[in-house]
Amino acid sequence: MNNKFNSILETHVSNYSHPLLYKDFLKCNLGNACVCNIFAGMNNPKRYLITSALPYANGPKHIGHLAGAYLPADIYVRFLRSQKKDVVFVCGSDEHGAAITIQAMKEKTTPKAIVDKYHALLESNMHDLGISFDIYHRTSEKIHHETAQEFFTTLNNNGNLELKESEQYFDETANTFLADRYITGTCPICSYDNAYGDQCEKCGTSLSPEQLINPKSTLSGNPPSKKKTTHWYLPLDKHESFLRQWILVEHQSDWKTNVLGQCKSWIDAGLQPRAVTRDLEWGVKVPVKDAEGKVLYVWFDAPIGYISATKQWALNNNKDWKPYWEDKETKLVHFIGKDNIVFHCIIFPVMLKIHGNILPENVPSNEFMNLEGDKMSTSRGWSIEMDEYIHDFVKKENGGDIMVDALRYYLTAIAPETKDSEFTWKGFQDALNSELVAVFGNFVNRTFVLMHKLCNGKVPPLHQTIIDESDLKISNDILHSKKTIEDCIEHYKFRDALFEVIDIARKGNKYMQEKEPWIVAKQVGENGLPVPEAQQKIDNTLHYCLQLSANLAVLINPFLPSTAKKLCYMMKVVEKMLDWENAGKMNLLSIGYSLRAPELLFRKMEDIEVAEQIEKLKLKSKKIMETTNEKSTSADTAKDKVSKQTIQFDDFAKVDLKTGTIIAAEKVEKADKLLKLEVDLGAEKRTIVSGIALHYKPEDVIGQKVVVVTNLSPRKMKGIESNGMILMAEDPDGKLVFVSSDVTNGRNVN
Ligand code: B3M
Ligand code: ZN
Repeated sequence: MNNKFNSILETHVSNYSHPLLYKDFLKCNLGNACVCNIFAGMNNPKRYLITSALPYANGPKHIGHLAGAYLPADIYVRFLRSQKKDVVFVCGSDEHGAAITIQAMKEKTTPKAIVDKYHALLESNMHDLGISFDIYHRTSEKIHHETAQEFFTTLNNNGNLELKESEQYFDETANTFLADRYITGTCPICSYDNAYGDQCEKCGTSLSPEQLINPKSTLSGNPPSKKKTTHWYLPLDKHESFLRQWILVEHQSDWKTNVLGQCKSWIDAGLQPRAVTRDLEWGVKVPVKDAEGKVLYVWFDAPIGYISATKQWALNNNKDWKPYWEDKETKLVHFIGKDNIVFHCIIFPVMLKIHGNILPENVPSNEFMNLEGDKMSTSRGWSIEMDEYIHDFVKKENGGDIMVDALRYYLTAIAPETKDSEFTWKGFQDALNSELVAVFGNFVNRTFVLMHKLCNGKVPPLHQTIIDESDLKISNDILHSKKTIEDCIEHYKFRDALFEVIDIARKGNKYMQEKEPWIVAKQVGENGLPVPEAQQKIDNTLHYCLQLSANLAVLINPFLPSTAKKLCYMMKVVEKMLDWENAGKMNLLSIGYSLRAPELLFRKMEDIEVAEQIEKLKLKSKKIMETTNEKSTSADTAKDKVSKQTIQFDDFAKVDLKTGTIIAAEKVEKADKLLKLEVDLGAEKRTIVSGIALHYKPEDVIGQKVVVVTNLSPRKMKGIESNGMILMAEDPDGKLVFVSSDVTNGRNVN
């Protein structure tokens, strides 16, 4: 413990009469009310175990998954590694559950063939995108089955599970019980009519089969019957007070609010015992006599996959896995997407606690990433699969790693850390062209070009006597940025951390622009070379710019590892220079050292590429929707063909529709989707708030003719009273258009 720490500790204890000892400060219950929060950054665990959610090996995964659970974990891990921390990063394929067997049915093959095919695909995709797992394991491995069975047996033998008989849905035709994805029906929360028995993919709600409205079997399509069966249950209700204390008190100030919010609503709703076994063939067999035909519930065995992966990693590397799961000085962090929160924050921690393992320190979960105005979904074809991106941008080009880093950059810049975010190809192009190329790439390139032109391709000396304020400032700025970036990463704020790196490159550009070495170089003597004073100024400027470039390599390394590597190559330094402790140092490159010519760090994305990708997305989605009967909200699909329930004429007659003209429009503050409209209805003018801001700018709608529902009761939106509703139609691309003669008949009027 250092002195600074001791002195803070003393102040802390005397000022706040803290009742706990040092080790417990980090677990202090007073939360925001206590200054011990300042200790958060000082938490110095002995080792780290970082996990990313195990993707189901039932198909390719899209870049929304990458942005949610894999890329942020990879950035975190690379940051820890650069600090020489003891860190293990585990992941693997989730190869059990109905997700796999149903896919096998669809592809008319065996579950084993499915997991073999997609495990290989996922492993290679993750590798190609620079996700640096220490092990990418799989839950079909023997070591996993044994580990999961041991876990179950321990819990069962210690009386931590309950055996109960209940009635469950059964398909008479297929002669099988219908668990989880084997049953679909209408979601009781959002009315989506293809919700699964365990979860609605539309609204993300976790469900039980009994909650589905109009349930039907995925196998036969028939409504199910009910049949008695026996299963083991994890009595979550018995652990409520532990969960309340551990999550809502101890972690109230360091877990993300989206995570705490979900946990709180689960706990407040009252926790129920949860079945941890299923009547299925595919999975980890229940290790109990006479339990034939029963396997562990996939959500029971999958998180144990983190443990079996750690075991396998330890075997491969001649290490001991136990401290990673049993020693309290291990910091365990689960990176996941928001649909997995309940499993990682409630169910698995209860399992870990009663089994005697450590608990996660944090579960940084991301929200969802949408795509071009709609939910990303592989089954609806509205997605960019990792594999597709790799095919189109990485494998096709020479030096495709440039495009790996480009994707990592954009996905981090728009990471859905606190709310859902949106990937657009145009946004990608802008981020790439105007930030990576124009700011970062440009700074490094100018520095290297000028160093070759004005300093003989060598690191120029630093002339102490002429160091000025802006030189000192740029050095200070780097040191300051380093601290900010550290703080952001430690708090899982990867977007802010990345912005800070770009910002320091921006400052470098500004510094160079102010110094104008190319102008200074025009002060030449008789020999045609810059006069000595001019050369000294040039030397200092380029010396600093080069040291800044070296710092940029260190700082960008966790985010864009290939870029960092390329910078090392250009600077002819070993990759050890990328150690985090080197950030902030202004002597990373030795004076007189000759450097290589600049390499291309990034490339621009052309308009044509944006257009091609959007076209491709639309085509893919259309094709998939034509071959399935699912409905889409994104393209010209089933949605338009489905009509609402018949109503009586009298009901319709109650609706008062009038034509009008929009005469004024403005954006509603803090509401991306809303426009405040003034509509002229002849006899009167009305204020109407309409959700069309994503489709139209205010100036585009003024003068438009519209049909208005005029007798809706007034509604307040963002503090503005809306007196009516304007009617629009949806065109084949999902864009809202004003109803004109161009619109074909029969489209839903929204
Ligand atoms: N396979 C669900 C998913 O892919 C599940 C995660 C398991 S993490 C232990 O969303
Ligand atoms: Zn729903």
